[in-house]
Amino acid sequence: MPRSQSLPKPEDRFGAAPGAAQTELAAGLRQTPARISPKYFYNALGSKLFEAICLLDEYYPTRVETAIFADHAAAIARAAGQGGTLIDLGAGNCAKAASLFATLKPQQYVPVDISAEFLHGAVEKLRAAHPNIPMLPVGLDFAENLKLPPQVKSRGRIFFYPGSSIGNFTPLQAAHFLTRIRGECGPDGGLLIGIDLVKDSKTLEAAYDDALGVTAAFNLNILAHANQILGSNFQIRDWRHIALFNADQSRIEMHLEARRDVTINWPGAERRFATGERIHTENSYKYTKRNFVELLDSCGFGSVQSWTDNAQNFLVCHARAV
Ligand code: AVJ
Repeated sequence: MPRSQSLPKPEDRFGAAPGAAQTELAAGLRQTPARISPKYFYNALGSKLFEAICLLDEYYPTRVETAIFADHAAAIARAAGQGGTLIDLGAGNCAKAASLFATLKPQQYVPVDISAEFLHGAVEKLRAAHPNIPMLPVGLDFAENLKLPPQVKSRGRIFFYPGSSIGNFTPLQAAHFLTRIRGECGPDGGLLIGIDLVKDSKTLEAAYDDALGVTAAFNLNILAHANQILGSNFQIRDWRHIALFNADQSRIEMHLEARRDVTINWPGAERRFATGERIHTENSYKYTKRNFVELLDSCGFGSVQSWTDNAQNFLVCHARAV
């Protein structure tokens, strides 16, 4: 999912199956506690806010991951191999993968994103800059389905999943997803993935509750997006951004908390929220190097190599399909 860190995604992705988003949002709002899936962060404004988050001092993952890729480019190229097929999961604007072209020298680049239209625009620009790399954009919700078209070469596949996007899955969902990637690896295939590491809760909570309030705006904007999709009447000012590290579950949780008693209406239903009641909007799981390597192992990957920053804030792993 977002990549989500993924990179920003346009709102047209929600037009694909009319009614599906309304049904999902309404079902989540009827639950106790209520929930809204983090995929609804990424309307046009939400995508811009996420880009802004990535520039914040407090939000270290993007900056640290970029530095790890730059500092360890040669070793990453040795581990992943050059001249393979680079499959970019949640490619968005393709910028992260493009910055690895010089390192990995892919024989084929396959950006995968839920929004095919957005992808085609990004790939047009990239083709002009890299005329020698064949590019095959694929519009696919890869969290649901990983079946790649037959034009994707089966040899030397490198699945690229940066940004700690895997953190939006529960560990069990992550295991299922990694196992499916393993199944698509083919001969000599592997995975190049970025993971946010467990650290002190102060650093983690600051990364998700920054001083400027950008993450608060990003979280609150999900209500505006819900209003657009569902025709609900959330008043943004009635809600407060909450980010907390749940150490037992090893995850950052984001919630929206009602500042007063409110009743939310949308066509066909309503939901009351008492003061202090919360809507759960995101989990972002944090791993230790050891438990992530174990997870890879249990999903059919081996020969894991990993790189981190000096402060061990973030981890980049390469693993081979075994
Ligand atoms: C895109 C899921 C990797 O969990 O850090 C950033 C999303 N949410 N700030 C993350 C996010 C709040 C991000 N991922």
